[in-house]
Amino acid sequence: MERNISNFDEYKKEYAKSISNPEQFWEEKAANFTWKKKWDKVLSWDFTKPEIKWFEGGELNITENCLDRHLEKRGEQTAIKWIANKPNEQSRNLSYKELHSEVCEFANVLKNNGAKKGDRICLYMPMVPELAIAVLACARIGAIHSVVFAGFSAKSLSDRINDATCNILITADGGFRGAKITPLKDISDEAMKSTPSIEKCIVLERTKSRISMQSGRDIWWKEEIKKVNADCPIEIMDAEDPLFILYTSGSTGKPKGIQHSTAGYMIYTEYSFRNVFQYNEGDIYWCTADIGWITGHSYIVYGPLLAGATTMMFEGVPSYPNAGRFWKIVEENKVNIFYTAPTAIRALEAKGLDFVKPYDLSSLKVLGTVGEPINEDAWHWYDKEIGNGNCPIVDTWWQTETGGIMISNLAGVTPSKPTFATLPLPGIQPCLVDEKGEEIKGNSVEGRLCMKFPWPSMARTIYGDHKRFKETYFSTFKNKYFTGDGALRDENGMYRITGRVDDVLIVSGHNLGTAEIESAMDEHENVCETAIVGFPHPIKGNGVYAYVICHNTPKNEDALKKEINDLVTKNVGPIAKADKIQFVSGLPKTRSGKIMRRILRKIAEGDTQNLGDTSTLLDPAVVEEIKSSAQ
Ligand code: 7RM
Repeated sequence: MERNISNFDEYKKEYAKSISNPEQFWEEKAANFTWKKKWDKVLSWDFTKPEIKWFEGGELNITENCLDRHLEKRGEQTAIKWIANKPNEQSRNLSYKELHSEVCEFANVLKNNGAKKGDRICLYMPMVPELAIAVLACARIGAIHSVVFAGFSAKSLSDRINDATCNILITADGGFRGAKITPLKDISDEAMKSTPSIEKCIVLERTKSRISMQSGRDIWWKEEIKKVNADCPIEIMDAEDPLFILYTSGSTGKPKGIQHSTAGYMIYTEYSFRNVFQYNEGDIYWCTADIGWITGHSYIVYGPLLAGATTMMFEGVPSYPNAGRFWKIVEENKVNIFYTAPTAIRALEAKGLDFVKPYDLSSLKVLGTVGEPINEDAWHWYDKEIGNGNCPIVDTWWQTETGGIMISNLAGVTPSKPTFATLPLPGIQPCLVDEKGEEIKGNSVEGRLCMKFPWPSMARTIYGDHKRFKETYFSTFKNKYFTGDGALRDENGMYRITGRVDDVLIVSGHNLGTAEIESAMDEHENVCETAIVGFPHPIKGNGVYAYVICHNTPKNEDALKKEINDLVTKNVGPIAKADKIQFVSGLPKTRSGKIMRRILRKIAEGDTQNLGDTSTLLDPAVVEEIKSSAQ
C-alpha cells in the first residue's frame, strides 16, 4: 500500500504540486498500478467539446488491479466482509483469493452466455457478495455494468435497460430488506416485457421465493456456475474504455446514464479512498451505502479493493431489527472506519441513545458522511455519541458525475469544521462563480461551485447523449464544469456546500436559495428538518412554501409558525418569510437521502394528482400524509 498524506504540511505540498504540474502528479500515482501497456499521454482535455482523456494509449484491466495484483501479498486477507440482513444469519468473509476465483468463474458464466467486451449488462440485485462479484466479472471481460438500485420499480428498470440496450440482466429471486422481501425477479419479469434487447436473465437464489423462469431466457446462477472453471484471463482495456454507466436523476424526468472510464476512475478512487479515510493496513472499513449508488461503486467496491482493504458490505437497513443495528455491527466486527449519510444519522439520533449506549464503539477511528449537507446538530451528535469525541469526521462532498470524493478533510490530517466539506483533494481545482460566470476570488465569499480543471475520475459523457452532457455540465459557465451546487468559502478558504442552486426561488424579484431559508428555520429548537419550495403567487410571482418536521408536536401551531418566520426574517430577511408552513412527520426522499422537491412543489401548487414518477421514493406513505394535510 502506498503511503498516505500524513500531516497538513504534506497535504499543502502535495496540493501545490498537483496544481503546478498535474500531469506529473497523476503520472506518479498511476505508476503504482499494474498496466499491460504504458500510456502515451497523461492528459488531453477540451471543456468546450467536452472531451477529456487520461492516460491515453495505456492498457490495463481494473480487476487485475483490484484482485490479481493483491494475491501474492494478501491472498488470505478478507477482501469483502458481508453482513446479512437477518442478525442471526451467518456472515460471509471472502478472502482476496476467494473473491478472485468467484469473479473469474462468474466472468466465464457471462462469456458462456454471449457477453462480450463493450456489451452493457444490467445488475438489479440485493446487497449480497454476488453483486460485487458480478460488477467485477463485467469489468474483467470488458462489459459495461449498469447497476440499478434494487428499490427501483419495473418501469425505472426497463427505462434504464432500454436506454443502454443491455443484453443481459442479472437479478435475484428476491432481496431481504429489513422485515420485507423485495420480489426482484417478479419486478424484472414485469420490466422485461418491454426490454427487447435482453437475451439472458441470470437469476441468483437468495430468498427462495417462488418465481417463474422463462425457458431459453432465464437461467440460474448456481446452475451456470457448475459449467465453468476459475480460469479467466483479463480482457485488455484501453485507459479510456468505459467501465460503467450509473443512472442519476436529472431535472427532467429522464435519468442520465453517467458514464465513467477505466484508468482515471481507478487511480482516483484508490487515491481518494486511502487519503480521505486514512486507511491503514488491517483496518476494517464499512460504508453503509448501497452498491446501486455511486458511493457503493467507488467506496465499497473499487476504491477499497484497489487499495487492498477489507471492505464491509451490509445487506440490511439501519432500523432492523431496531435502531441499534449499525452500532451492533460496529461492535461485533470491530469496525475502524465508518461511512454513512446524514439522513441515516438523523434518523438514528431521533430514536434516542438507548439504541447506542449498549454497544462498545471503541474500535472506531474515523467517521464519514456523504450525500447532503450535514446539519450542525447531527454533526455534533455523530461526533459525541458515535465518535466519543475522538474520531475525525470526514464530510465528503462529491457527485455521481465526479466519480470520487472532491472536497473533504483528510481524517485527522487536515482541519475539520462542522458542516464544512473543507478543502479540495490534491488534483481538484474548485472555484466559485457569480451568475455571469465570473470567478469570485478571495475568501469569505459565496457562489456557484465549479471545477476549472479536469480530474481523472470525472464522467466522460452521458450514455448516448453527449449533447445533454455538454449542456448540463459545461455550458452554464464557459470552460468550467458546473456542479449545480452552491457553496461558500470561509476566511480560511474552506468550502461549505449550501445545496443545489437549481433550488432557487424568485420571490418578488429576489433570488432566494431554498437552502438558506431552510437553515434559518432549522435554528429553531423544535425544528428537526425543513424543505422549502415555491408555489405560484398572484403578487409575488412565487410564494414560499415550507414543509417542517418538528421534534415534538407543537402545542400551538400558529405561535410556532410565527417563531419560525421570525428566524427567517432575522437570518435571511422578511422577503423570505414562508407564506405557508405545513407541519409534516416526514419528507419525500430518495434512498440516498435527497429530498424530492419536484413532488413537494406539485403538492404546494395544489396538484396532488400528477406527482410524476414516484418510484424512487424511499417511503411513499410520507407523500400520502403530506397530500392529505396540505393547505
Ligand atoms: C456522492 C453523492 C450529489 C449531490 C451533490 C450535493 C449533494 C453530496 C455532500 C453533498 C453537501 C456533502 N452523489 N452532496 N455530498 N452536499 N455536503 N458532503 O451523493 O450524485 O447522488 O449526489 O449530493 O448536492 O451535488 S450524488
